[in-house]
Amino acid sequence: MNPEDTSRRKVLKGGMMAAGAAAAPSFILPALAQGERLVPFTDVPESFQIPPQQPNSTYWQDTREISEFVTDNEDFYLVQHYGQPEVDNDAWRLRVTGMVDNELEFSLSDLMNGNTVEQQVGFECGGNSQRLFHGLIGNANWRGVSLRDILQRAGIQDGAKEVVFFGADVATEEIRGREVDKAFARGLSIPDAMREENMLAFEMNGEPLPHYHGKPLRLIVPGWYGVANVKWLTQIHVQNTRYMGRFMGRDYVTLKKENVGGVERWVENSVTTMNLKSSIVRVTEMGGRYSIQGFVLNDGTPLRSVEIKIDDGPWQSAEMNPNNTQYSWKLFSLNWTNPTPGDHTLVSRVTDINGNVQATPAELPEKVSYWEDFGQFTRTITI
Ligand SMILES: Nc1nc2c(c(=O)[nH]1)N[C@H]1C(S)=C(S)[C@@H](COP(=O)(O)O)O[C@H]1N2
Ligand SMILES: [Mo]
Repeated sequence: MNPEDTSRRKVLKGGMMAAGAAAAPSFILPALAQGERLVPFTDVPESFQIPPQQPNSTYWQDTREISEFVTDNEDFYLVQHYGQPEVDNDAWRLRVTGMVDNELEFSLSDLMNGNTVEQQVGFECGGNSQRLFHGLIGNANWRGVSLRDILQRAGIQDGAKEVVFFGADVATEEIRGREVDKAFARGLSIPDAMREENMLAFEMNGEPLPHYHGKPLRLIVPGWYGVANVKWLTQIHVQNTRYMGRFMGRDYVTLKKENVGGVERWVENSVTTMNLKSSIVRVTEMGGRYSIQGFVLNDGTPLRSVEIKIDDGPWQSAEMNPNNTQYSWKLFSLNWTNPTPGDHTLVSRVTDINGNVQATPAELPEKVSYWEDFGQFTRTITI
Protein backbone atom coordinates (compact mmCIF):
# COMPACT_ATOMS: atom_id res chain seq x y z
CA MET A 1 0.00 0.00 0.00
CA ASN A 2 1.14 3.52 -0.75
CA PRO A 3 2.12 5.22 2.53
CA GLU A 4 0.73 8.54 1.30
CA ASP A 5 -2.70 6.94 1.02
CA THR A 6 -2.49 5.93 4.66
CA SER A 7 -1.75 9.39 5.94
CA ARG A 8 -4.49 10.92 3.81
CA ARG A 9 -7.00 8.38 5.05
CA LYS A 10 -6.04 8.94 8.69
CA VAL A 11 -6.45 12.68 8.25
CA LEU A 12 -9.91 12.22 6.77
CA LYS A 13 -10.84 9.92 9.61
CA GLY A 14 -9.54 12.44 12.11
CA GLY A 15 -11.79 15.10 10.59
CA MET A 16 -14.85 12.94 10.95
CA MET A 17 -13.99 12.00 14.52
CA ALA A 18 -13.96 15.56 15.74
CA ALA A 19 -17.39 16.20 14.24
CA GLY A 20 -19.32 13.39 15.91
CA ALA A 21 -17.43 12.68 19.06
CA ALA A 22 -18.57 15.47 21.37
CA ALA A 23 -21.83 13.68 22.13
CA ALA A 24 -20.34 10.42 23.29
CA PRO A 25 -16.79 10.28 24.59
CA SER A 26 -16.79 6.50 25.05
CA PHE A 27 -16.77 3.35 22.99
CA ILE A 28 -20.38 4.12 22.09
CA LEU A 29 -18.59 6.02 19.37
CA PRO A 30 -15.14 4.51 19.27
CA ALA A 31 -13.41 7.44 17.59
CA LEU A 32 -11.36 9.60 19.92
CA ALA A 33 -13.01 12.95 20.65
CA GLN A 34 -11.13 16.20 20.33
CA GLY A 35 -8.96 16.55 23.39
CA GLU A 36 -9.27 12.86 24.25
CA ARG A 37 -5.93 11.04 24.54
CA LEU A 38 -4.77 7.46 24.79
CA VAL A 39 -3.27 6.60 28.16
CA PRO A 40 -0.25 4.38 27.37
CA PHE A 41 -0.29 0.81 28.67
CA THR A 42 2.87 -0.19 30.51
CA ASP A 43 2.58 -3.80 29.25
CA VAL A 44 3.27 -2.85 25.62
CA PRO A 45 7.03 -3.18 25.06
CA GLU A 46 8.78 -0.39 23.20
CA SER A 47 9.80 -2.94 20.59
CA PHE A 48 6.13 -3.64 19.77
CA GLN A 49 5.53 -2.71 16.16
CA ILE A 50 2.80 -3.00 13.59
CA PRO A 51 4.25 -4.56 10.43
CA PRO A 52 3.96 -2.53 7.22
CA GLN A 53 1.25 -3.74 4.85
CA GLN A 54 3.13 -5.70 2.23
CA PRO A 55 2.01 -8.13 -0.44
CA ASN A 56 1.77 -11.71 0.81
CA SER A 57 2.46 -10.72 4.43
CA THR A 58 0.61 -10.91 7.69
CA TYR A 59 -0.72 -7.59 8.93
CA TRP A 60 -2.32 -6.77 12.26
CA GLN A 61 -4.02 -3.76 13.80
CA ASP A 62 -2.78 -1.68 16.68
CA THR A 63 -5.79 -2.40 18.88
CA ARG A 64 -5.11 0.77 20.90
CA GLU A 65 -5.98 2.72 17.77
CA ILE A 66 -9.25 1.04 16.81
CA SER A 67 -11.28 4.11 15.94
CA GLU A 68 -14.29 2.80 14.04
CA PHE A 69 -16.97 0.25 14.74
CA VAL A 70 -16.63 -1.07 11.21
CA THR A 71 -13.01 -1.71 10.29
CA ASP A 72 -11.73 -0.04 7.11
CA ASN A 73 -10.80 -2.56 4.43
CA GLU A 74 -7.24 -1.21 4.64
CA ASP A 75 -7.02 -1.70 8.43
CA PHE A 76 -8.58 -5.18 8.57
CA TYR A 77 -5.89 -7.74 9.48
CA LEU A 78 -4.39 -10.00 6.83
CA VAL A 79 -3.34 -13.65 7.03
CA GLN A 80 -2.63 -15.96 4.10
CA HIS A 81 -0.42 -18.99 4.15
CA TYR A 82 0.33 -19.42 0.44
CA GLY A 83 0.56 -15.78 -0.63
CA GLN A 84 -2.12 -13.75 -2.40
CA PRO A 85 -2.93 -15.26 -5.81
CA GLU A 86 -3.85 -13.03 -8.73
CA VAL A 87 -7.36 -13.90 -9.86
CA ASP A 88 -8.91 -12.49 -13.05
CA ASN A 89 -12.56 -11.71 -12.29
CA ASP A 90 -13.71 -12.35 -15.87
CA ALA A 91 -12.05 -15.75 -16.17
CA TRP A 92 -12.90 -16.75 -12.58
CA ARG A 93 -15.59 -19.37 -11.96
CA LEU A 94 -16.98 -21.02 -8.84
CA ARG A 95 -17.69 -24.72 -9.31
CA VAL A 96 -19.80 -26.93 -7.05
CA THR A 97 -18.84 -30.57 -7.49
CA GLY A 98 -18.97 -34.03 -5.93
CA MET A 99 -21.94 -35.65 -4.19
CA VAL A 100 -24.57 -33.27 -5.55
CA ASP A 101 -27.54 -33.84 -7.87
CA ASN A 102 -26.48 -30.94 -10.09
CA GLU A 103 -22.90 -29.84 -10.46
CA LEU A 104 -22.96 -26.05 -10.82
CA GLU A 105 -20.74 -23.36 -12.23
CA PHE A 106 -21.10 -19.64 -11.57
CA SER A 107 -19.44 -16.54 -12.96
CA LEU A 108 -19.14 -13.53 -10.68
CA SER A 109 -22.05 -11.78 -12.40
CA ASP A 110 -24.22 -14.91 -12.05
CA LEU A 111 -23.74 -14.58 -8.28
CA MET A 112 -24.11 -10.81 -8.15
CA ASN A 113 -27.36 -10.90 -10.14
CA GLY A 114 -29.04 -13.43 -7.86
CA ASN A 115 -30.48 -12.98 -4.36
CA THR A 116 -27.96 -11.30 -2.12
CA VAL A 117 -27.55 -11.19 1.63
CA GLU A 118 -25.73 -8.72 3.85
CA GLN A 119 -24.30 -9.20 7.30
CA GLN A 120 -21.84 -7.66 9.72
CA VAL A 121 -19.29 -10.19 10.87
CA GLY A 122 -16.18 -9.72 12.97
CA PHE A 123 -13.51 -12.36 13.45
CA GLU A 124 -9.97 -13.02 14.55
CA CYS A 125 -7.26 -15.40 13.45
CA GLY A 126 -7.09 -18.59 15.52
CA GLY A 127 -3.45 -17.59 16.08
CA ASN A 128 -4.36 -14.17 17.48
CA SER A 129 -2.59 -13.60 20.77
CA GLN A 130 -1.95 -11.39 23.76
CA ARG A 131 1.58 -10.98 22.39
CA LEU A 132 0.03 -8.99 19.49
CA PHE A 133 -2.48 -7.35 21.85
CA HIS A 134 -5.04 -9.26 19.78
CA GLY A 135 -4.37 -7.26 16.60
CA LEU A 136 -5.29 -10.08 14.18
CA ILE A 137 -8.87 -8.88 14.22
CA GLY A 138 -11.47 -6.95 12.23
CA ASN A 139 -15.19 -6.27 11.87
CA ALA A 140 -16.79 -5.64 8.47
CA ASN A 141 -20.04 -5.56 6.50
CA TRP A 142 -20.11 -8.37 3.98
CA ARG A 143 -22.45 -8.77 1.02
CA GLY A 144 -22.80 -11.88 -1.10
CA VAL A 145 -24.97 -14.94 -1.53
CA SER A 146 -26.25 -17.51 0.92
CA LEU A 147 -24.14 -20.67 0.97
CA ARG A 148 -27.18 -22.73 1.91
CA ASP A 149 -29.02 -21.47 -1.20
CA ILE A 150 -26.18 -22.61 -3.42
CA LEU A 151 -25.92 -26.02 -1.72
CA GLN A 152 -29.69 -26.51 -1.95
CA ARG A 153 -29.63 -25.68 -5.65
CA ALA A 154 -26.87 -28.24 -6.12
CA GLY A 155 -28.78 -30.80 -4.01
CA ILE A 156 -26.58 -32.60 -1.48
CA GLN A 157 -26.88 -36.36 -1.91
CA ASP A 158 -27.56 -38.90 0.83
CA GLY A 159 -24.41 -40.16 2.47
CA ALA A 160 -22.48 -36.91 1.99
CA LYS A 161 -20.49 -35.91 5.09
CA GLU A 162 -18.44 -32.87 4.33
CA VAL A 163 -18.27 -29.75 2.17
CA VAL A 164 -14.75 -28.73 1.18
CA PHE A 165 -13.86 -25.17 0.15
CA PHE A 166 -10.80 -24.71 -2.07
CA GLY A 167 -8.94 -21.43 -2.64
CA ALA A 168 -7.06 -20.45 -5.80
CA ASP A 169 -3.83 -20.22 -3.77
CA VAL A 170 -1.66 -23.28 -4.29
CA ALA A 171 1.76 -24.06 -2.85
CA THR A 172 4.19 -26.92 -3.04
CA GLU A 173 4.32 -28.64 0.32
CA GLU A 174 6.78 -31.29 1.36
CA ILE A 175 4.79 -34.04 3.03
CA ARG A 176 6.71 -37.09 4.24
CA GLY A 177 9.56 -36.39 1.86
CA ARG A 178 7.35 -35.94 -1.19
CA GLU A 179 6.62 -32.58 -2.87
CA VAL A 180 2.92 -32.12 -3.58
CA ASP A 181 0.91 -29.14 -4.84
CA LYS A 182 -1.79 -28.22 -2.35
CA ALA A 183 -4.47 -25.51 -2.44
CA PHE A 184 -5.53 -23.82 0.78
CA ALA A 185 -8.75 -25.58 1.78
CA ARG A 186 -11.06 -26.13 4.73
CA GLY A 187 -13.91 -28.54 5.33
CA LEU A 188 -17.26 -28.12 7.09
CA SER A 189 -19.63 -30.90 8.12
CA ILE A 190 -22.98 -30.81 6.28
CA PRO A 191 -24.88 -29.29 9.27
CA ASP A 192 -22.13 -26.69 9.79
CA ALA A 193 -22.15 -25.84 6.07
CA MET A 194 -25.97 -25.57 5.98
CA ARG A 195 -26.17 -22.94 8.76
CA GLU A 196 -28.33 -20.09 7.60
CA GLU A 197 -25.69 -17.45 8.41
CA ASN A 198 -22.93 -18.76 6.13
CA MET A 199 -22.31 -16.67 3.06
CA LEU A 200 -20.10 -16.35 0.00
CA ALA A 201 -19.06 -12.70 0.03
CA PHE A 202 -18.12 -10.59 -2.99
CA GLU A 203 -18.35 -7.23 -1.24
CA MET A 204 -16.62 -5.85 1.87
CA ASN A 205 -17.88 -2.60 3.34
CA GLY A 206 -19.60 -1.64 0.10
CA GLU A 207 -16.54 -2.23 -2.09
CA PRO A 208 -15.76 -5.20 -4.33
CA LEU A 209 -13.91 -7.73 -2.15
CA PRO A 210 -10.29 -6.47 -2.13
CA HIS A 211 -7.59 -8.65 -3.63
CA TYR A 212 -5.92 -9.19 -0.24
CA HIS A 213 -9.18 -10.31 1.33
CA GLY A 214 -9.91 -12.97 -1.29
CA LYS A 215 -11.17 -11.34 -4.49
CA PRO A 216 -13.58 -12.03 -6.04
CA LEU A 217 -15.30 -14.38 -3.56
CA ARG A 218 -14.69 -15.72 -0.06
CA LEU A 219 -16.54 -17.88 2.41
CA ILE A 220 -17.72 -16.21 5.64
CA VAL A 221 -18.67 -18.53 8.51
CA PRO A 222 -19.99 -16.20 11.24
CA GLY A 223 -18.85 -17.09 14.75
CA TRP A 224 -15.84 -19.12 13.59
CA TYR A 225 -12.15 -18.29 13.69
CA GLY A 226 -10.82 -16.58 10.54
CA VAL A 227 -9.25 -19.73 9.13
CA ALA A 228 -12.75 -20.96 8.16
CA ASN A 229 -13.28 -17.97 5.87
CA VAL A 230 -11.60 -19.36 2.73
CA LYS A 231 -10.43 -16.53 0.45
CA TRP A 232 -10.07 -16.68 -3.37
CA LEU A 233 -12.72 -19.42 -3.38
CA THR A 234 -12.89 -21.44 -6.63
CA GLN A 235 -14.44 -24.81 -5.77
CA ILE A 236 -16.93 -26.28 -3.32
CA HIS A 237 -16.75 -30.06 -3.21
CA VAL A 238 -19.19 -32.35 -1.40
CA GLN A 239 -17.79 -35.72 -0.28
CA ASN A 240 -18.44 -38.62 2.06
CA THR A 241 -15.11 -38.50 3.89
CA ARG A 242 -13.52 -36.02 6.28
CA TYR A 243 -11.21 -33.50 4.62
CA MET A 244 -7.82 -33.92 6.33
CA GLY A 245 -5.67 -31.23 4.62
CA ARG A 246 -3.05 -29.21 6.47
CA PHE A 247 -5.40 -26.52 7.77
CA MET A 248 -7.86 -29.07 9.15
CA GLY A 249 -5.63 -31.88 10.32
CA ARG A 250 -2.20 -30.46 11.11
CA ASP A 251 -2.23 -26.66 11.35
CA TYR A 252 -4.81 -24.73 13.35
CA VAL A 253 -5.03 -27.79 15.55
CA THR A 254 -5.03 -27.14 19.29
CA LEU A 255 -3.43 -29.78 21.53
CA LYS A 256 -4.65 -29.62 25.10
CA LYS A 257 -5.16 -31.74 28.17
CA GLU A 258 -8.81 -32.62 28.77
CA ASN A 259 -10.89 -34.92 30.86
CA VAL A 260 -12.32 -37.49 28.46
CA GLY A 261 -14.98 -39.49 30.29
CA GLY A 262 -12.95 -39.55 33.49
CA VAL A 263 -9.58 -40.10 31.81
CA GLU A 264 -7.08 -37.28 31.44
CA ARG A 265 -5.94 -37.23 27.82
CA TRP A 266 -4.10 -34.98 25.41
CA VAL A 267 -6.69 -34.03 22.81
CA GLU A 268 -6.29 -32.41 19.39
CA ASN A 269 -9.08 -30.25 18.00
CA SER A 270 -9.30 -28.40 14.73
CA VAL A 271 -9.92 -24.69 15.35
CA THR A 272 -13.65 -24.07 14.72
CA THR A 273 -15.97 -21.65 16.61
CA MET A 274 -14.45 -18.70 18.42
CA ASN A 275 -14.01 -19.14 22.15
CA LEU A 276 -15.71 -16.66 24.46
CA LYS A 277 -13.21 -13.85 24.86
CA SER A 278 -12.93 -10.22 25.85
CA SER A 279 -9.93 -7.96 25.97
CA ILE A 280 -9.27 -4.42 27.10
CA VAL A 281 -7.57 -2.60 24.23
CA ARG A 282 -7.35 1.00 25.29
CA VAL A 283 -7.81 3.55 28.06
CA THR A 284 -8.59 7.14 27.17
CA GLU A 285 -8.62 10.34 29.19
CA MET A 286 -10.38 13.60 28.54
CA GLY A 287 -10.65 16.42 31.03
CA GLY A 288 -9.73 14.09 33.87
CA ARG A 289 -12.36 11.49 32.88
CA TYR A 290 -11.03 8.05 32.11
CA SER A 291 -12.66 5.38 29.98
CA ILE A 292 -11.61 1.73 29.69
CA GLN A 293 -12.55 0.14 26.36
CA GLY A 294 -12.36 -3.26 24.74
CA PHE A 295 -13.93 -5.88 22.51
CA VAL A 296 -15.62 -9.26 22.77
CA LEU A 297 -15.61 -12.03 20.18
CA ASN A 298 -17.44 -15.33 20.49
CA ASP A 299 -19.48 -17.85 18.55
CA GLY A 300 -22.57 -15.62 18.43
CA THR A 301 -24.19 -16.81 21.67
CA PRO A 302 -25.84 -13.71 23.23
CA LEU A 303 -23.93 -12.18 26.13
CA ARG A 304 -25.06 -11.67 29.69
CA SER A 305 -22.34 -9.26 30.81
CA VAL A 306 -18.88 -7.87 30.39
CA GLU A 307 -17.20 -6.88 33.64
CA ILE A 308 -13.99 -5.06 34.42
CA LYS A 309 -11.89 -5.37 37.55
CA ILE A 310 -9.55 -2.55 38.50
CA ASP A 311 -6.72 -3.67 40.80
CA ASP A 312 -8.32 -5.73 43.60
CA GLY A 313 -11.67 -3.98 43.30
CA PRO A 314 -15.06 -5.54 42.55
CA TRP A 315 -16.14 -6.65 39.08
CA GLN A 316 -17.97 -3.69 37.52
CA SER A 317 -20.42 -4.00 34.61
CA ALA A 318 -19.25 -2.41 31.38
CA GLU A 319 -21.58 -0.59 29.00
CA MET A 320 -22.14 -2.31 25.66
CA ASN A 321 -21.98 -0.45 22.35
CA PRO A 322 -25.50 -0.28 20.85
CA ASN A 323 -24.09 -1.11 17.40
CA ASN A 324 -23.13 -4.61 18.55
CA THR A 325 -24.85 -7.40 16.63
CA GLN A 326 -24.82 -11.16 17.04
CA TYR A 327 -21.77 -11.77 14.86
CA SER A 328 -20.04 -8.38 14.95
CA TRP A 329 -17.29 -7.78 17.43
CA LYS A 330 -18.88 -6.40 20.56
CA LEU A 331 -17.31 -3.22 21.93
CA PHE A 332 -17.66 -2.17 25.56
CA SER A 333 -16.52 0.65 27.82
CA LEU A 334 -16.44 1.57 31.49
CA ASN A 335 -16.05 5.03 32.96
CA TRP A 336 -13.17 4.93 35.42
CA THR A 337 -13.91 7.60 37.97
CA ASN A 338 -11.10 9.24 39.90
CA PRO A 339 -8.29 6.76 39.32
CA THR A 340 -5.51 7.28 41.84
CA PRO A 341 -2.13 8.25 40.42
CA GLY A 342 0.20 5.26 40.19
CA ASP A 343 0.25 1.74 38.75
CA HIS A 344 -2.95 -0.17 38.08
CA THR A 345 -4.04 -3.51 36.69
CA LEU A 346 -7.15 -3.86 34.54
CA VAL A 347 -8.80 -7.07 33.47
CA SER A 348 -12.09 -7.89 31.73
CA ARG A 349 -14.25 -10.99 31.65
CA VAL A 350 -17.28 -11.81 29.54
CA THR A 351 -20.19 -14.12 30.46
CA ASP A 352 -22.69 -15.45 27.94
CA ILE A 353 -26.39 -16.16 28.55
CA ASN A 354 -25.62 -19.82 29.21
CA GLY A 355 -23.47 -18.76 32.14
CA ASN A 356 -20.13 -19.56 30.47
CA VAL A 357 -17.51 -17.22 31.90
CA GLN A 358 -14.28 -16.31 30.14
CA ALA A 359 -11.58 -18.40 31.79
CA THR A 360 -8.73 -17.05 33.88
CA PRO A 361 -5.27 -18.13 32.72
CA ALA A 362 -5.20 -20.61 35.63
CA GLU A 363 -8.52 -22.15 34.56
CA LEU A 364 -7.42 -22.74 30.96
CA PRO A 365 -6.54 -26.32 30.15
CA GLU A 366 -2.86 -27.14 29.80
CA LYS A 367 -2.17 -26.41 26.18
CA VAL A 368 0.74 -27.10 23.88
CA SER A 369 0.03 -24.80 20.94
CA TYR A 370 -0.57 -21.11 20.68
CA TRP A 371 -3.91 -21.46 18.86
CA GLU A 372 -7.00 -20.12 20.67
CA ASP A 373 -5.58 -17.55 23.09
CA PHE A 374 -8.79 -16.60 24.89
CA GLY A 375 -8.05 -16.38 28.62
CA GLN A 376 -8.62 -13.23 30.68
CA PHE A 377 -5.93 -10.69 29.79
CA THR A 378 -4.62 -8.46 32.58
CA ARG A 379 -3.37 -5.10 31.33
CA THR A 380 -1.13 -2.70 33.27
CA ILE A 381 -1.19 1.07 33.15
CA THR A 382 0.20 4.04 35.06
CA ILE A 383 -1.94 7.08 35.80
N1 LIG B 1 -7.45 -19.14 0.34
C1 LIG B 1 -7.09 -18.84 1.61
N2 LIG B 1 -8.03 -18.46 2.48
C2 LIG B 1 -7.69 -18.15 3.74
C3 LIG B 1 -6.35 -18.23 4.19
C4 LIG B 1 -5.36 -18.65 3.24
O1 LIG B 1 -4.17 -18.77 3.55
N3 LIG B 1 -5.78 -18.94 1.96
N4 LIG B 1 -6.05 -17.93 5.50
C5 LIG B 1 -7.14 -18.04 6.46
C6 LIG B 1 -6.82 -17.49 7.76
S1 LIG B 1 -5.78 -18.44 8.72
C7 LIG B 1 -7.37 -16.34 8.24
S2 LIG B 1 -7.09 -15.86 9.82
C8 LIG B 1 -8.26 -15.51 7.39
C9 LIG B 1 -7.79 -14.08 7.31
O2 LIG B 1 -8.65 -13.32 6.50
P1 LIG B 1 -8.25 -11.80 6.15
O3 LIG B 1 -6.84 -11.83 5.62
O4 LIG B 1 -9.24 -11.33 5.16
O5 LIG B 1 -8.32 -11.07 7.45
O6 LIG B 1 -8.33 -16.02 6.06
C10 LIG B 1 -8.43 -17.41 5.97
N5 LIG B 1 -8.68 -17.75 4.59
MO1 LIG C 1 -5.67 -17.49 10.77
